[in-house]
Amino acid sequence: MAGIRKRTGKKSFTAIFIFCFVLLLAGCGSGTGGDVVPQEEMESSEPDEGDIVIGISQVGSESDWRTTNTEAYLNTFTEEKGYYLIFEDGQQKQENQVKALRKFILKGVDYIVLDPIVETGWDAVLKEAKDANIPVIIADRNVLVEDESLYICRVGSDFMQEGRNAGEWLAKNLELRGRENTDINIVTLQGTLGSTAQLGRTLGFAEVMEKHPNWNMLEYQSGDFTQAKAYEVMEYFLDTYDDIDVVISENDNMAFGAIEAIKEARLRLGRNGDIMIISFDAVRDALLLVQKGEIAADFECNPITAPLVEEIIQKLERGEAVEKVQYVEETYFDYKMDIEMLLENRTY
Ligand code: GYE
Repeated sequence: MAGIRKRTGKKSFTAIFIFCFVLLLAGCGSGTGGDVVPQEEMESSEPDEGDIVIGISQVGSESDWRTTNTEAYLNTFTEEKGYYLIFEDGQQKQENQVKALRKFILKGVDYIVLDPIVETGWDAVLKEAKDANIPVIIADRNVLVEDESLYICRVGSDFMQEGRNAGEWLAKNLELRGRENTDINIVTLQGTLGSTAQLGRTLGFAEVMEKHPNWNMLEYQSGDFTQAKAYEVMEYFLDTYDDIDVVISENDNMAFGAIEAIKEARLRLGRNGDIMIISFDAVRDALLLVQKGEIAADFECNPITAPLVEEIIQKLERGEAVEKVQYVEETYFDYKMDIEMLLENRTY
């Protein structure tokens, strides 16, 4: 299937790759900037005969969730298992992701895995991939394209359901505390606007909010899924509104930024404090904050999509059909649970 079949220096490719990944984990590539993988060096190696060549276009390295998601890809598509992986970090820019896809097409990879930053704007490049007969698997967030045959399938979270679950949890919690009929002022730190994770979580929560006329959404603002931006937005929220009851943070790293700003404003966190935070992702550091009561509830978003992507690729290799949409299983955590015990059995 692929146009690149011969190889010489795979070891050097691996070394460079590990080096780049260390850079990635160190956060050197976050936000803006050039490629994490130095192109000239990466291009100097080739796959082994028979390797399955996979091009992965990742969003960036904006959050703990993303780091775990990337790590899982690297641990899954290994040389030992017969994969040759070309990993491209989009540095939070759709244009970089489109460029990466075009590069994969040019190289004639066997499969493209796309974790798309936003939903729209993919029709043209996915058509190019289809014309080149390269199957595209959409992972994590979704794409919105006119012709759904432009990609093979999508594997990721049901973000709308995550948003609904958060809303239902809040309703129950307010009821438990006898606050079901009092005014509840809410602000939302939204993720990257136009991403499925943002759209789903916002809309799912809004659906539940409609059933509660006493919930006032004071304002939505994007913190772009990053701690730094969320800190600034939270500072602004605190300057603007003096009676915030609940912060909905559409990912954990933004919750970290919000907590920083709330503590600096000398407000108390937690169900009996001034402000209650509800978050999404349930990464390890956030669960420790659930344990401390600083995050009231955290709705899990499973970052380990790589094994499912591998399963799909293996099925396609065998010529089997795959389901168009596959959701990963998810749960939630709150301050009432024994987080320490739950963390023992958790890998991320
Ligand atoms: O919630 C956030 C990340 O798309 C599910 O993106 C992912 C989201 C995740 O930056 O932390």
